Amino acid sequence: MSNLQPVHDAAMHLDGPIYVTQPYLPPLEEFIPYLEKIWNKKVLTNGGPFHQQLEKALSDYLGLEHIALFANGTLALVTALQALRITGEVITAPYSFVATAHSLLWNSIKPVFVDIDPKTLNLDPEKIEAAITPQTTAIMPVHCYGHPCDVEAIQKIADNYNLKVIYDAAHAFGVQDQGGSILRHGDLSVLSFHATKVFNTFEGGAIVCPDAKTKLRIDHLKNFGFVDEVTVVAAGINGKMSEINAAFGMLQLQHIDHALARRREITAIYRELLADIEGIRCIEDAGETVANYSYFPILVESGYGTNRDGLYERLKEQGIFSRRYFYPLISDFPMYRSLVSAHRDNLPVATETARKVLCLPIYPGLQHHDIQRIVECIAQ
Ligand code: T4K
Repeated sequence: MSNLQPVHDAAMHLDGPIYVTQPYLPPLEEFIPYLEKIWNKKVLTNGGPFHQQLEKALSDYLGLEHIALFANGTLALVTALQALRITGEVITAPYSFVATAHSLLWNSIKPVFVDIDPKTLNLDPEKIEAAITPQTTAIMPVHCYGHPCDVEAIQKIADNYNLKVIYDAAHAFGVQDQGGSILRHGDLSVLSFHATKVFNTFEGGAIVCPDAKTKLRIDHLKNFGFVDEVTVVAAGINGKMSEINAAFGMLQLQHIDHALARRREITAIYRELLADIEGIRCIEDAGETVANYSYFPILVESGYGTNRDGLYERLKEQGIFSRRYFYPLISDFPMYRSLVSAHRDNLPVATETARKVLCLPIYPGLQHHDIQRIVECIAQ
């Protein structure tokens, strides 16, 4: 079993609250020189030096060529759809964070929810074709919890029906399959660097682009559509990442391997300690060669002493704040319900998973005694 490092946060008490996640923060003094550079230059935003450095550094780290930074993942999703001029209907997963579908509504696109695969919890390629109509223009799958979608099957369908593929890869920073980063798949992939994500810039996001031309269009779209001082080519938005976020990203990159290694250790401990608890099922990887351990979802099955909500409440009473990612399904929120009334019965796997899932706390600073406390509470 792994030997976890002692926690640095002196305020953390053994029995204090444990949240589903805690952002990774490098030592504060390491950030001061970055701030000094910003203060000296007085360039705060609009594609300044840290913005440029981080785009390059992330491309190198992830093994990709063209990355456009954003103020957050949601604006990146909205802009990705605009960049590819997506309209009509888009097939997507109901089992995700609500921002996935919101990005469609923001573009006046109709989301068409298709069920997920029980093993990967990602869009089930076998169910996609039946949902395609003459209005369908794209597929927006989610690499849920950082586990890769069946990218080959999805691409095959997209090719057959002439559809674009935009991956919501908000959870998938650093994940690789045999060919390299999974972010290279599809027409575009969108990342989130929110505080709760594996790699965070406080708020932030990015679009992974296949070529320089697409990145240029996206760079225009995230800057009001400006091409030069006097030319606006589209009704673009302000989606730019600020220098302070980009500078923080540069510092975070120096710590990311350590942070990912801690997540891997914690995942291994959880899997070992939970293995013998009847009715608790850990979600396995989905074929990735490098995982990022961004979440630790379990399914509370009927063989367990209580249901998922019972366990959620029990943990909460003991100061452990797990989360029901992703419950309710997006398709059950009021602005989507009317869209799926005819299809509700077509989402059995997503519906059942949303009823059983619980994401346990996982973050680099989670200590061995914290994990024991969580597992003991589950084993009660
Ligand atoms: N697509 C997918 C598949 C996504 O999962 C997301 C975001 C997006 C798109 C959109 O990307 P962004 O626009 O956000 O870049 C959180 C996050 O706000 C959201 O980014 C994330 N997915 C979603 C899965 O989770 P909440 O409402 O659960 O967050 P909150 O504030 O309850 O935070 C959870 C716990 O984390 C807290 O109990 C304590 C801890 N925490 C949180 C924050 C913000 C901290 O310790 N410090 C913090 O600063 O949505």
